[in-house]
Amino acid sequence: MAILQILQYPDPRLRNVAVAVGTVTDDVRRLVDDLLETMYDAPGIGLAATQVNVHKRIIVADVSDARDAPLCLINPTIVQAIGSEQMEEGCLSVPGVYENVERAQAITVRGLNRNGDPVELELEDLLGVCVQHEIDHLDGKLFVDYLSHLKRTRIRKKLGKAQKQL
Ligand code: GNR
Ligand code: NI
Repeated sequence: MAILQILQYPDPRLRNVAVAVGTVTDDVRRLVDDLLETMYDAPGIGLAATQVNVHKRIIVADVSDARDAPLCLINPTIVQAIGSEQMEEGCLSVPGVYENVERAQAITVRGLNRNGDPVELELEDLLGVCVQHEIDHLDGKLFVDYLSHLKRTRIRKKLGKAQKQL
């Protein structure tokens, strides 16, 4: 297992659209394990492969307090979305920024588990929001895209400068 480096906004590679996984091979499972290890280490409640510069449709999440309930979804798609709620979001690729975003309150998501079996899950509240946030990453979208142009420009300037100093 390995802890992978997380890309930071405004890195253009965060805008790549990830490609569907054909078969869930051992290589895919190794990547899932690395994503989980990277997420727990960060620490975060979710991570998309896009964030570690792997442009495949794979996400992981764990919103449990004990950090003992890992979820992995390969080729996730939202087949139903109900209601809306505002939640304060953050992102490991946009460090130090926390802003309210409106998302569906409950979703039904389909995908493959780490064995390659099809699964359908009904998720709500924090886990539902997290999975919506992660699927956005696979489509090259970030939560700051939902903010005003002014706020996004300020964040881009702040983080762009911080990255140049590294
Ligand atoms: O750790 C994370 N916390 C979080 C809080 C509210 C809504 C979404 C998230 S996901 C984020 C980790 C991350 O950047 N995943 O892509
Ligand atoms: Ni994120």
